Amino acid sequence: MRTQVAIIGAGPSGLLLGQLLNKAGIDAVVIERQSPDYVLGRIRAGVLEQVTIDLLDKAGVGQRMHAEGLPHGGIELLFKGARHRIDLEGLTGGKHVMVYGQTEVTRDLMEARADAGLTTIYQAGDVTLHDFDGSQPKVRYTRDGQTHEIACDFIAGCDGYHGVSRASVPEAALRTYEKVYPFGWLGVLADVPPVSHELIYANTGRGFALCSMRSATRSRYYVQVPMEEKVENWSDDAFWNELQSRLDPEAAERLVTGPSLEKSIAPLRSFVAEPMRFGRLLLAGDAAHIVPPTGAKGLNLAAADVGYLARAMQAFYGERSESALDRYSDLCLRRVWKAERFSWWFTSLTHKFPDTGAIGQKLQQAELEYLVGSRAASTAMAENYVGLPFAD
Ligand code: FAS
Ligand code: PHB
Repeated sequence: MRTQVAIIGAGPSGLLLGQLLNKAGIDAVVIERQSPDYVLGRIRAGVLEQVTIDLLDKAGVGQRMHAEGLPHGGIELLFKGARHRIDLEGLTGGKHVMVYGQTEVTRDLMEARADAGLTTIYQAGDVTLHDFDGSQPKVRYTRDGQTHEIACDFIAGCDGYHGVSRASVPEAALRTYEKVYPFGWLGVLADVPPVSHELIYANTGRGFALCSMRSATRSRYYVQVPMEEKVENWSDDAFWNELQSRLDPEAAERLVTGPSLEKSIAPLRSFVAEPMRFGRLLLAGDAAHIVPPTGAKGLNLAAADVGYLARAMQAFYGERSESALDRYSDLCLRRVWKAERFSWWFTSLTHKFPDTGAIGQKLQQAELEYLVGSRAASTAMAENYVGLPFAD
């Protein structure tokens, strides 16, 4: 088989890239290790920035998001038993975020790709990348006992943190930066109405909690747990009791509990691999960087990378210009590091750290009090939360 772009991974990065390239008349094949149901079964992000909304519209898959997504103009910070609203819309000249689950984004992209009759190879085994340091890279994979080869002009590594793409780059060519946090997020998805109409980020003596949602009838909740914690140690009742103990009295009273549809623990890390281009192999999304989910940046960074990459490929095939491809990595990394900094800052401000003792929370509470009392500080937070501009 031959194509112009071989995309490794059918998560949001790979599928969004495939759509944007298709809109630009560029041929691409997506190669995915898992089945469609497995990909859809992973419950992850929930908050979209305007940049992501715009790219999904450009890809022609924004209809259901606008119909079912929930625009949010503010979030609440809960500390010392009281909630304080950050007026995202008022502080950023009208910008907001959209609450719309990554599962739905992925479903919309999958359906659009299938409707367009575009090739996605699911359950591809033993994917390997070849000759991307030259001008005729190849991808090989096995399926149904056969080995297949795809010749292409470019390989887009959209296969996440544990993927094969970054692992195929010679170690000497890669600089990596990593910080692993001493805790994880125990998350529950349940068909119960959200405790509040906006997200609540809580800094409490028992640790961080987040009240989010997927719709007016489906909620997504998280509590910070030690990094060695196991999900099997947590019954639904144990989760609801712990969440309730971390909420203010009014929210604790309003909390509606119910059976979990999904329950999992996500580790938290900050990670960046530089650069994001190796000849004809370009990395995008979690394949190149990971943020702690506190800032709701992971999915949004992936979308921005793909927006830059699609534009660079359009310039290559349209004007045979490689200048945008040459700038791809620097352009992405300037935005990535700002999101890494915000996600680290917001995680450091809201989570309980085992080694900072009693003074740790006092210092966090002082910063939170300053934050909610200062228009300048709240504006800085709001600008980062709604997403920094998509640099041209
Ligand atoms: P993904 O990991 O989503 O997709 C990569 C795809 O490549 C997968 O389908 C995988 O099966 C496939 N793949 C892997 N190896 C392959 C191989 N060798 N060959 C072929 N295919 C291969 N972000 C937020 O903003 N908020 C959150 O709350 C949040 N929670 C998260 C929880 C967890 C457990 C994880 C892991 C991430 C979370 N994220 C969150 C971040 C998440 O949303 C990512 O940013 C987003 O999935 C990035 O999308 P992709 O880059 O497409 O990577
Ligand atoms: C979610 O709804 O899953 C979510 C929302 C905001 C975050 C992280 C996760 O910061």
